[in-house]
Amino acid sequence: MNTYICVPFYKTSLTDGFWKDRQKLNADVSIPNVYKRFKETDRIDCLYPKWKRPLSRSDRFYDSDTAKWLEAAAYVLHTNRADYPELEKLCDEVIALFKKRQQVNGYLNSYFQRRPFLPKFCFRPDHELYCAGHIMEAAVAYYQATGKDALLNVAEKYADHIRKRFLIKKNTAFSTPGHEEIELALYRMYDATGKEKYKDMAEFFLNMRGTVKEKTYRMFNNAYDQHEVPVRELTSAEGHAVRAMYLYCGMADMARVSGDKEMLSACKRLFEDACKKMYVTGGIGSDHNGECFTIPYDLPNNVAYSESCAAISFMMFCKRMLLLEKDGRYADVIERIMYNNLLSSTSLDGKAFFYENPLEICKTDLTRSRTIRKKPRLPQWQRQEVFGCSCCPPNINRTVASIGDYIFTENENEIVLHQFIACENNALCVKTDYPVGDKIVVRGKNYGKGFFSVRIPAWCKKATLSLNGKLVDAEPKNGYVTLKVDSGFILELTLDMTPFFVKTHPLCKENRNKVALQRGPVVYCLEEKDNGDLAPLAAVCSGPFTEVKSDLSPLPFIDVTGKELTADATYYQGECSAKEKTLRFTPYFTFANRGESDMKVWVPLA
Ligand code: FUB
Ligand code: ZN
Repeated sequence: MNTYICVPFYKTSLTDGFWKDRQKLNADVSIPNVYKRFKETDRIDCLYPKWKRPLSRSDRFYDSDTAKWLEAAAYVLHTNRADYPELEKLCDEVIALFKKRQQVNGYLNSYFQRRPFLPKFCFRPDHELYCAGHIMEAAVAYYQATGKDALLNVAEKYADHIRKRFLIKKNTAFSTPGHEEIELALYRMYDATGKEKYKDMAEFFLNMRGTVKEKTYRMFNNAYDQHEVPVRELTSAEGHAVRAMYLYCGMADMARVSGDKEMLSACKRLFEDACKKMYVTGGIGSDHNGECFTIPYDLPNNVAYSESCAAISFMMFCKRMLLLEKDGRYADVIERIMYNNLLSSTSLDGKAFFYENPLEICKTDLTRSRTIRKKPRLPQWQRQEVFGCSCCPPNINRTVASIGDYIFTENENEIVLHQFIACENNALCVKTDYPVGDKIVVRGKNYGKGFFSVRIPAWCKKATLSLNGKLVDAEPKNGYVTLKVDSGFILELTLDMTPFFVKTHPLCKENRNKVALQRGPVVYCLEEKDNGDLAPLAAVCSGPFTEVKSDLSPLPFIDVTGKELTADATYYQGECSAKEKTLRFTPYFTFANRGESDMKVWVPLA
């Protein structure tokens, strides 16, 4: 296996530009606001051992929400510790609460501890191991960021307890978690501490899955939480999308750590299949029933579930796959998610988040059954600061704070540039205002590896590359151009940013005869605010594309000539009347920031 390691975010500082701004907003507004809303909704205080609020207000995900928030804060501290002393203080307080909550035997789950009448590790779907995994991830992140090991000690003690119950005494009512997460977290513990027992635990949970009879929620079958067959036999992305992707992350970790080829093949199959179930925005898990994958190309727009956590977990899986093979398809998917589903999930003021990420909003969908009290089930159209199940906000926080993890991988021969983000580390400096601008300049500084690879995104049909001022004429192989370089090279990549229309595979009935507009990796949409009623609008698949400065983001609006259709009768023969109309497109990630407004990504062709 051709293995790479990640160049972690804390070894590469983001300099100016698009993501640096996003990270600042994340650190200054989003992360504090998520904490505030978590505090107001008892997520923090329920960690107090003496917390006595009514049980109905509590929730089995709370510990994972708080842990993910801690992990996000740890990433901020890892890169900017001196600027955020208050945040560090807050983290230490929360960690002290986790420590206080932990039982002498190591067990730690505030939901179960508040309900002493419930036996531990008996209700498989109740997220104990999922919460444990998030505590482990936070613990590793906080230790690596600050050198403080209080939470790591808590996590290790809890891991030992889990090991004793599941692997040694085997006195639990289930053998594999109802929600995956602990597998990848145990690999993080293994990577951070080098302790073999964590690797053994991760392998145990992965190898056991699908080989034993397990219980899941009554309304779902075994595919819901991926235990219908042993993991190496999985052929398609099925069931709950976040569960699935967290599992695939663990599987990819196992392929990396143990060189397990069967596991790698399974991961590749699952990636291929997931790509057929992915929205143009990178979202996955189209069905709100069970937050699940359905069949290939079943991608409804207005009821798209497309949970933020699902897209994020797909990024996490692709990041792991890039360590196993240099295949630009993984980095292309990461880029698709980064600039669309992920960015869109946070409001432009940084305070609110989408849980579901629809690709179309049509307010009249709600008036369809006017006489029935029960309204049709649709995604929310406005971002919210917190949710009853608030997994997404801190997941978004931690991903943005560590986005630098997605830029480079390396091995002994080369560094590979996957994402175009202005940044600097001890070997390289990348200057770019991508995705606004089209140019990426990479400068090698005492670069000792001999080779350097750069991704040419699949969306780009015209890329120009030069090395030390000389044009390079090389076809990308698996999405990358690899060049022999000296220690002080300068590479310039120019990507054609002319907007273009994309279509969906013919098997996607929802998008038949429709197009979406893209500029570079950024998917655009129409909003009612800019265009009036969207229903009669149609696209004509030609330019010119006029870029207009936007007050919403550094990315421009794009004006394109389209049509507005009308007819005199309900039914007609031949062509209907059409008049020319300029359609104004805005980046998908900017929608729903100006009040409620109809929106659509996929526009019918005239
Ligand atoms: O169950 C925990 C988290 O809440 C899942 O990962 C999300 O899909 C949401 O259901
Ligand atoms: Zn979520």
